[in-house]
Amino acid sequence: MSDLTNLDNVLLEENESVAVLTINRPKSMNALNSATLIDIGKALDYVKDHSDSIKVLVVTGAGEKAFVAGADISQMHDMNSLEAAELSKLAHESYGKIENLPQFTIAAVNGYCLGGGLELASSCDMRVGSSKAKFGQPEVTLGIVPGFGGTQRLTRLVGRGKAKEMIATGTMIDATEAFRVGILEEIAEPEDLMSTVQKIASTILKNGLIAVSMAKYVIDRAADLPLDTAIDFETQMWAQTFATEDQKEGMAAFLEKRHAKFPNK
Ligand code: DAK
Repeated sequence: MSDLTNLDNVLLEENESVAVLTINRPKSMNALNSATLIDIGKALDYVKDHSDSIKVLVVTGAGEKAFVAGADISQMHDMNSLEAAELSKLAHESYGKIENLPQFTIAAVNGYCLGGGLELASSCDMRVGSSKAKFGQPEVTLGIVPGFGGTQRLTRLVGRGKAKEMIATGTMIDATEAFRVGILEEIAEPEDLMSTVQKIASTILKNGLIAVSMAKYVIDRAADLPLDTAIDFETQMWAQTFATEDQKEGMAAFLEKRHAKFPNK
């Protein structure tokens, strides 16, 4: 069973079905070193193992300046290819864990969201950004390519042209532009960021959460399949929801003109 002891680089707080995972290295702009990636992985194992009580996960960065300013350059500087591959493996494991969580995940992007940070945010189900946040994949300015999934996840969010522009120039875009191109689903003033995210979480929590989880699963698993295969997949999922108590309750509540109280069964 996962546990949360000895996590030095992240915080995990739970409040009424919402867990907030905070990358906690504010002096280094929450840059991701190996230890932090390991801690993120452990925290995500805990979240997965506690899906009875944790229904939505929010990922954010400590302090006021950064969400995550990328992988830790001081650690990467002297790495050889084998060590780079090991770091990459750690990151892929953690980012894959986020994507595969049954819970809905929201990145609350509170500041610089660069390189591995943008790749982390892109692994979440949606992103809400502070109006002061800045986004970029500056890897080529360091002589490397995005290596935590950026060439793929960013491309799926913004399309090939914009992804190639951001990756090849390595320049940053602001929150308005990130919203325009599809990186952000919402923008909030910095002081309203967490309450905006909380409001989205509260709206999700009122719904049938098995259905939310299944919808997330089918969107992610079927998005790259041929349309007819993807629709078949959706049909299977749709049919399965009729085996849940939530479907009976949701439809009964509608017919009885009351709010549904989903048992999440
Ligand atoms: N790594 C380490 N330290 C960092 C850092 C980073 N990514 N970003 C910031 N810091 C540290 C700074 O060094 C500074 O430390 P002190 O000098 O105070 O000790 C402190 O955080 C505050 O930063 P600044 O003084 O620079 O603050 P400013 O407000 O002036 O600028 C900034 C903020 C975020 C614009 C700037 O710090 C910056 O440009 N940071 C670097 C951004 C960046 O290039 N990130 C890396 C992207 S590349 C891999 C796969 C993928 C990757 C790696 C490996 N493998 C396959 C193995 C991913 C790579 C990336 O993420």
